[in-house]
Amino acid sequence: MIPAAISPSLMCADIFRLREIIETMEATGIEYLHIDVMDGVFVPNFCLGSDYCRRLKAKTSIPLDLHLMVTAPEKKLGVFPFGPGDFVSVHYESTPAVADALAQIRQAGAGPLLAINPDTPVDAVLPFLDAIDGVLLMTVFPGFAGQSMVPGSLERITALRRLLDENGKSALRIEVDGNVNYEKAPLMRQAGADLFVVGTSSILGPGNLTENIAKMRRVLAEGGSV
Ligand code: S6P
Ligand code: MG
Repeated sequence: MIPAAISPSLMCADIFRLREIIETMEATGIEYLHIDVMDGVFVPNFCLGSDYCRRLKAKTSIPLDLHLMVTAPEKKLGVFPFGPGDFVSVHYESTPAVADALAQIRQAGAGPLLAINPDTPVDAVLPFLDAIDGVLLMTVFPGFAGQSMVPGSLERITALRRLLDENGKSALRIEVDGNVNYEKAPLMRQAGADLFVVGTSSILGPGNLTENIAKMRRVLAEGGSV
């Protein structure tokens, strides 16, 4: 089983407290920083951009986990700062040239992830298994934080993990994104997820950030041991 890792969604972090939040994430050993990039076309919202990523990369050594919710990502990857140790996700639904986008990410030394929306069949990833380090399985429709998990998402994680195992790809990660709260995270872990995007539903919701991170790690460990 791939060890569980946490990737906090920075669109959910208070920009006026960002320095303190990043310092706490460093002190608590957060594995990745999830950055939602939205272009107002692929999803009906705008969000963080390439300059934000660049400034963040200059300030912290926590690897980035870029989630590109943009049309034709293969034409836009060049403006983003990423390299070895980082993950970059592009959406299956965002372009007919998704293989090109994944190859560019690999070429830059980063880990390519293929993101799929809740209504995309999990077997859509099959042709890309040799080109990716994992799948970002959306458990909400992309565009906004604070949504409820789409019903059937746990079953989709189970089906995707089975599909990866059956194809000799057990080492590929499954990242889950959307409404990953303290109750659902251990169930997602049991279903086969190993990278958890956490936002307003959990660690960046109410309460103390250090304690919230500890609580998330605890529930994930319990989920993994069942
Ligand atoms: C949504 C985006 C996500 C959210 C995250 C928020 O389109 O891709 O990364 O930021 O899901 O977390 P929560 O706990 O508010 O659902
Ligand atoms: Mg995201």
